[in-house]
Amino acid sequence: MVPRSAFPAVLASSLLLLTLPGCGAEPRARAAAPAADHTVVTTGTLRPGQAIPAPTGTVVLTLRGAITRHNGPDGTLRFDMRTLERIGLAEWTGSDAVATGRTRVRFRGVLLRRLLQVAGARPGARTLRAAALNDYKVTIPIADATRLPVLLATTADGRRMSVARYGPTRVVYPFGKVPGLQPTVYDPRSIWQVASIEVR
Ligand SMILES: Nc1nc2c(c(=O)[nH]1)N[C@H]1C(S)=C(S)[C@@H](COP(=O)(O)O)O[C@H]1N2
Ligand SMILES: [Mo]
Repeated sequence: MVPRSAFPAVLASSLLLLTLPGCGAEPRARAAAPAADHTVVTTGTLRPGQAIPAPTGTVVLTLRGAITRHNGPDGTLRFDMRTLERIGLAEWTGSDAVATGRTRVRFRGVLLRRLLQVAGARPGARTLRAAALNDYKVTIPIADATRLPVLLATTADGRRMSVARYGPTRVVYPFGKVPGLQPTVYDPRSIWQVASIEVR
């Protein structure tokens, strides 16, 4: 038999359980939200609107085109690895069937959408023309970066990627993480050994 004195506490906690889910939009939204499509590793110290220092180390990426930030000749924005990673790092684990054939690789790098914000990509820009060190070129819709956690990866399974290992940076799509990425569409956009990106 439940002692009389316990009744108010039991009543109070069941009232709490009943009222919590309905008391604000947040708990309901959290329950309905899909699993996060990336993990934030560092929020970064280089924010949209800030000037981007000219590289002091080896240039690993050159942006050009419809961007408002510049730090190099002819309207270019150039990054060394240290500055690139100051934009902030995100990661997810996905399939690398497109390159190494490995099914679970932890890619870490800069979210492409965040890179574009920091570069000051113009609101009217729609596509990226990415070029690799081997002169492979591909067009990537900016909508991909908005919709998906597309990374400009700087490490794979915690390691820097040499050029022989598809680096120093690679555009990676979340294969095996986000469903429905048809290989015929997204494999060609998975450009490795990225040299430059023109915002158009
Ligand atoms: N740097 C670089 N990235 C690249 C390519 C390339 O030749 N060079 N090929 C692309 C194409 S067309 C596809 S389908 C995928 C897979 O290339 P694969 O033909 O080597 O499997 O990578 C893409 N990324
Ligand atoms: Mo391809």
